[in-house]
Amino acid sequence: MATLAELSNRRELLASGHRLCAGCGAPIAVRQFLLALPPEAQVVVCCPTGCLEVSTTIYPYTAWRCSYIHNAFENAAATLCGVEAAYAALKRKGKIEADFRFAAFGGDGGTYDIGFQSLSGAMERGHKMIYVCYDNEAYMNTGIQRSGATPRGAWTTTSPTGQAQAGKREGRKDLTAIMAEHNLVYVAQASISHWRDTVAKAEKAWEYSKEGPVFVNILSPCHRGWRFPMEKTIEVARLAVRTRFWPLYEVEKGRWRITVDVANPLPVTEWLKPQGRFAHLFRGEGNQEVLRAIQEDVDRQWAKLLSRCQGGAV
Ligand SMILES: Cc1ncc(C[n+]2csc(CCOP(=O)(O)OP(=O)(O)O)c2C)c(N)n1
Ligand code: SF4
Repeated sequence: MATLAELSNRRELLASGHRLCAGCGAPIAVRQFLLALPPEAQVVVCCPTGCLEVSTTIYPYTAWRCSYIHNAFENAAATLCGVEAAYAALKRKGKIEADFRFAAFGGDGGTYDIGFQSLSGAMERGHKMIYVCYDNEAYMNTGIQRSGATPRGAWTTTSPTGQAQAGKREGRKDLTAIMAEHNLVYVAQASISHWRDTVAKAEKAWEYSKEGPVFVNILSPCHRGWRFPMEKTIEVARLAVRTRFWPLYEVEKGRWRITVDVANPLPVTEWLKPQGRFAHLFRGEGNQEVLRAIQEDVDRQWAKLLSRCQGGAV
C-alpha cells in the first residue's frame, strides 16, 4: 500500500476551490479514493447529478483534473458502459494506445434508488468500471429528502418527526451486500474515518477493474443533513464504524472479509446522539422502541455479515 508520504506527494485529481460545503464528507471520500490510484493512472470520471457534481463543475470552471462527464441523475453507470464499450472498440482497432479506466462517483440517491437499474445492468453485463457511492444517507442537494440509504428513525424533510411518526419508518437498504450478490470481482464498504482502509480498497478496486466491474460504498457524512457541527465529520464517520452501524469489509472474488474488526462495539446511541437528525429519539419516553429497533438492526446486520465471512473474518 502507498505510504502517507507517497500519497501526500501525489497530484490531486479533485482540486481545491470546489464549492462543496466546508466539512463535507463527499470530497474527502473522492480524494482518498483518487489519491490511491497509481500516479500514471488515466481515469475518466462520471458523476450523476448531486452535491458532488453541482459543486465541482460550476460553468465555466471545473475542479476535475481528469476527463469528466456529467450525465443525468439516473444513469452514470449506463453512460460509463457506453464510454467503456467505445474505448474497448477503439483499442481493438488500434486507434487508441493509452490505458484508460472508468470511475463513477454517485450519491446514495443516484445509486441506491434512481440510478440502481443502470448500475445493476452495467454490473451484470460485466463492464469494466469502478462505481463508487459516496453515501451521505439522503438526497442532500435538493434539501435532505429520505433515500433508500437513510437509517431508521432519521429525520429528513420527507420523513418528519411528530406524533404520527418518529423519522423514517423503514430500515436502510443494504446496497453493498446487494452489489456483492451481483458476483462482482470486487466489492467493498469503506468510511472516510479509516483512510488507510479506504486507500487499500481503492488500490484493489483499481487492479480489479482490469478484470470486471467493481463497487465501493464509502460512508461520507453530510453535516448539513445529519445536523452536527462541520468539524465533527470524521468523528461521526468513525462512530458509525465503532458502533458496527457501518462495518468495514470487502468481498474479493466472492470471499467476504471484515477489514476492520470491532471487537467491543459502542452502543449505536453513541453514533446517534451527536446528530440532530436523531435528536427526537432522545426526547420523551415514546421513542425507546425506535432506539431498540435501530440497535436490533445493527446487531442483525453484523451477525449476517459474520456468517457471510465464515472462516475468513479477522
Ligand atoms: C430524474 C431526476 N430527478 C430528480 C432530480 C433532482 N435532483 C438533483 S440532485 C438530487 C439529489 C441527489 O441526491 P444524492 O444522489 O443522494 O446526492 P447528494 O446530493 O446527497 O450528494 C435530485 C433529487 C434530477 N436532477 N433528475
Ligand atoms: S449539503 Fe451536505 S453533501 Fe451537500 S455539499 Fe453540503 S455537506 Fe456536502
